[in-house]
Amino acid sequence: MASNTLTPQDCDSQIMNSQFYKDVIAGLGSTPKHLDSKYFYDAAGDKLFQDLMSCDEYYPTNCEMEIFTSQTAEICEAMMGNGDAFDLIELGAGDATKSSHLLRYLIDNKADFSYMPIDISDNVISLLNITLPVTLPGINITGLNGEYFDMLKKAAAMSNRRKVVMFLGSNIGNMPVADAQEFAKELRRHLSPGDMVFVGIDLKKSPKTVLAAYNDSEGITKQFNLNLLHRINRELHGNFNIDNFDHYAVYDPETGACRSYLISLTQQEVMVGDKLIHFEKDEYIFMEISQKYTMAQTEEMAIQAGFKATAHFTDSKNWFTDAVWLAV
Ligand code: AVI
Repeated sequence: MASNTLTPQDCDSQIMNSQFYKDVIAGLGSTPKHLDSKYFYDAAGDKLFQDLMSCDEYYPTNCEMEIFTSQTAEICEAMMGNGDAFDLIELGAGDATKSSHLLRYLIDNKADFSYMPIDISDNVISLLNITLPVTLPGINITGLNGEYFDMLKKAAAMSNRRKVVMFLGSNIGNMPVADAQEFAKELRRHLSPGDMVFVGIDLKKSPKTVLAAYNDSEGITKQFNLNLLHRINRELHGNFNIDNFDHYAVYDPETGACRSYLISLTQQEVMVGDKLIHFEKDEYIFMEISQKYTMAQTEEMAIQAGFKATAHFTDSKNWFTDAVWLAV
């Protein structure tokens, strides 16, 4: 007789068929070991990232916020172009704190637009669909839950209005340079001439400033990285002893790559599901890249992908840019 109750075996097979499990096992089974930073963001990871964003040493959020609050009109005018209707699409919208400044200005200035946040989290989209009409009365919002490019296709099928795609917060920096370039090309393939991308990119600066942001004195970044091991324990029947790992970040001023690692403090064996993972003492797990660019490199990336960089907005310290790329 069919039953709705899941047996322990059903639970195990659900876990082992999950993409999270497959990626973790593949990453920890590789040499060198690595984990994908997209898995940082469970509920605890989201909270740690919020804490990080309000920590003094983590500058990117404050820089981008300064750009949005001090140059709201100029940014919105660039997005509005000649005043024709447009779809404002945000990739990885989160709680839309930053974009809210722009949305408020656009609504107050009677711009003809609809806001389409895209996020992989169903929760995020449901929440935005409920909260934004309250905090921003008059907003026309259609939240899209799914992978970026699938949802961009869906947005294109829903209307033939001009598209303005926002990709904020230096999220593009969490890809190696070649992947970021490929991502920009793929973005261009989903757009038409006249469409626009508004992309937040962290710029090269004093190596000490960059490193401090990824090695903060309160240890929030460390907890943020270690949380992925907690998450593996919680969700994949792992038995990581978290105290046996330390966080290590390096910044290379030559390439602009800031990399985070977890270091095994001892020789140890860890179970994840039914897999045994061996760690040598001092062996590392590569966790994340946060790539920094020169302004010239950002413009080159735009050109290579089939865009023209028409403007860039920077904060007063010139640490961060929100660039406007026009599809040509
Ligand atoms: C989300 N992303 C742009 C952050 C960054 O700066 O790379 C994630 C982060 N990792 C450690 N600190 C912040």
